Amino acid sequence: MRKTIDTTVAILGAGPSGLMLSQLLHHAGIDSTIIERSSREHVLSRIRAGVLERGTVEAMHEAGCATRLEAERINHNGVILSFDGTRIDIPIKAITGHHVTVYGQTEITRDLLEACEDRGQPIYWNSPDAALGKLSSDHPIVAFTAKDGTPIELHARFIAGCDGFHGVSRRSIPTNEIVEFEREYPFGWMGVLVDEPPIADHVVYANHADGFALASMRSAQRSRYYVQSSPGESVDDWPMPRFWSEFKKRLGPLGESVIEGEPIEASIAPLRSYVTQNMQHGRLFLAGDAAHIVPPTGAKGLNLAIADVRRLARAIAAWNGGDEKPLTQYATQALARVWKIERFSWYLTTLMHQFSEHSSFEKQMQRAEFDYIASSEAAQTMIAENYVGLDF
Ligand code: RFL
Ligand code: PHB
Repeated sequence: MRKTIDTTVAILGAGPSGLMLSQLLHHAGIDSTIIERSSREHVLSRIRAGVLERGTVEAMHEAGCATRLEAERINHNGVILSFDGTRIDIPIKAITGHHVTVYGQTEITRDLLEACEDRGQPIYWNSPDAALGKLSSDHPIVAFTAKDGTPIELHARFIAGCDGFHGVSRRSIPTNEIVEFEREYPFGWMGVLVDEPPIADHVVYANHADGFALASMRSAQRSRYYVQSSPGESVDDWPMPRFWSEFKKRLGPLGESVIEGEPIEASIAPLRSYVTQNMQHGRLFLAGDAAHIVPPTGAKGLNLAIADVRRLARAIAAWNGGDEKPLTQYATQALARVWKIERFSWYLTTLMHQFSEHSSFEKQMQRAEFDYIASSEAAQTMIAENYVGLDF
């Protein structure tokens, strides 16, 4: 028999956006219910982002989930760009007064999830069939089947679509109303996680004639490395001898200190820029990857997702206190920031990758841009202030 449950906010997705929103709402005295398509184990095993802006660290404090983060975080005062083996060290702390934090998205997800579970937050795992309804009314609903087979109808005041790029929330907005902007890049990133110390104290982004490479880390003992891959390639096209030889070559002199480890994880991700203008549709509010995607160059996706849900949590808290205005402004204000982050991620992607369609002219433009950054404090300031995170 169908079970009906009342909740203030129905949250689709138990990724970082959904979990953070639930935790921030809880601190504002507002209840929520989370519905997640996948299993708990799957959600906890995904390896994704690794670099946090200060706003994301602040949000972890607001959520009451920063104890382990504070104990394990690594602060980076700079970032390295390399072009055909020549490097520029951008002193982001000296320029902006702020650093970025290395702490994995996997750990953020675990910390938020454990906090939610400790206080008894309702989370429905393994429920892939959620259907959203009555979005234009004051009482929208989410119908889904719980893991034990019980059909459930959530009666909510708001629905938060935190279900990522492939989720159901954005697809529930009528197609004739959706306004979207998209750019697919003609390459992907092949990434590996290895238990070997990182090659530098900072994250390294390298542009080489044979393609992009990125050296990042998760801890003093664990490194995260990526190389630009071609469209259609899978992990099988990247046996480790090929990976190491390309990776080291593309990094130039920095590649000499790479220690080749056994990968704990290997995966390929496509690169895309995407924005939907419809971050609100009636009582449905989209946040994080459900509303926008940035290519990972610049490490902005998770940070942008957390900025959205911080804004949304505050707006729902204001509504709860009788002030509806912040909710009506959510989409406009979130989008104004989203576009700036889209610009930076696109800029760094365009500067640092090899594009098959580029002529020798565009390659000279990349080199000229790089030489300009090397010699200009203004250009380095632009990169530094975006890298540490624009004001929230
Ligand atoms: P997520 O993490 O995709 O979570 C969405 C959740 O919704 C669930 N879901 C559904 N649940 C219920 N019903 C449905 N119909 C559903 N459909 C889907 C999914 O199972 C999932 O659990 O979105 P969220 O929470 O908005 O978080 C966004 C971030 O995950 C993403 O932006 C970042 O990982 C992007 N990203 C990076 N961001 C950074 O800020 N810094 C980085 O260093 C960084 N590196 C990366 C990245 C993303 C990468 N990949 C794999 C795309 C590196 C890579 C390789
Ligand atoms: C990562 O550590 O996974 C990472 C770092 C920087 C990026 C993207 C990913 O720009």
